[in-house]
Amino acid sequence: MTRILFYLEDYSHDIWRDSLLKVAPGIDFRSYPDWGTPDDGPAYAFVWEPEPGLIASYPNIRAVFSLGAGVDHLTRDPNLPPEVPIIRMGDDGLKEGMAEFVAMSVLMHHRGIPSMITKQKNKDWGRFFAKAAKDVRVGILGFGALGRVAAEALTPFGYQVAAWSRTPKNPVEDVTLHHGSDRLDDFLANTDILVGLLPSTPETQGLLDKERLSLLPEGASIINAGRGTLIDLDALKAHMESGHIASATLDVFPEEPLPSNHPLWGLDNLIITPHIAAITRPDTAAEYVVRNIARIEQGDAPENLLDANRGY
Ligand code: NDP
Ligand code: OXD
Repeated sequence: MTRILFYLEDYSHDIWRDSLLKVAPGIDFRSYPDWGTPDDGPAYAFVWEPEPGLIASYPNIRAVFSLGAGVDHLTRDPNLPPEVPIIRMGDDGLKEGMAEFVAMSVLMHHRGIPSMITKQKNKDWGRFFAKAAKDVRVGILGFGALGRVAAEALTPFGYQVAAWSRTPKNPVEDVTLHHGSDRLDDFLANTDILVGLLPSTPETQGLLDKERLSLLPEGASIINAGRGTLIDLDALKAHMESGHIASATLDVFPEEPLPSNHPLWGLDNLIITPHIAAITRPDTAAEYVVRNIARIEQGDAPENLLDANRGY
């Protein structure tokens, strides 16, 4: 019988158990801390932010399914056994959620909504006349599973959509593609609304520093829904206070929750969301996990296997 060892704090485990049992009624679902003993038999872990050392203490774990697309919540564990495969989440619910979040956020920044929220506090009727969408350049950093669905959600509005990735991609209709670190500065200089959908790796950490942020055109906006380590937040704050960056939406932060005394909380024209851009949905994730356990058991590679060298 397939055993799943589930770990998620502050959220009902029953929903996850029910979703998994609906897809595979025979599953032995074990909710943390009732994981049993490591000699109980082979198991798959399905976890979000497990306690450091927990995975290593269950040598019967054959593979770890990350409850999210990001795996930094796992790889920061110094005791994570390197030989255990890690599978990143890639369910359809996550993609739909990110497409909605990016479309909503780009529209809000294009139409000046963050500045209107700020003005409303001061009973200020100041009007904002937005450019036509066809004149707005949206640049997506990261053109993986989520960058692609974000681009697809934006092109119907008529935005000029461009995307940047590490390696070249096949052409995509209505999206201008760039790749490689030597294209980044030019990419930023030609982006009015920047969307961050990059994983956290040594190469992406601090990528948007003071100098890179200054390459964005005057009045640009930033949406970050990848990882908080991408942006130097002090530099972003300075650029927003000077007006160089007009508005931003941040869904992810280097430290989460964002500490209550953090200066960003009080910044005008900044929308803060608590890492909810795309939430893994139990029904679609259950299908994804069961499908990939079957692949592993048949000797096939699972979808979205973490490449430890790349870090995503
Ligand atoms: P993918 O692995 O499918 O895509 C990652 C993309 O980033 C790829 O296009 C990759 O390029 C690109 N990339 C990575 N490193 C670099 C680099 N150094 N330079 C240029 N491009 C780079 O990931 P997903 O699209 O599924 O997810 C992206 C991230 O979104 C996740 O890692 C996670 O951190 C975050 N996330 C946030 C959520 C939220 O709610 N806020 C929810 C889900 C995910 P290439 O294709 O060439 O390798
Ligand atoms: C993430 C997620 O990786 O929520 O951030 O999936």
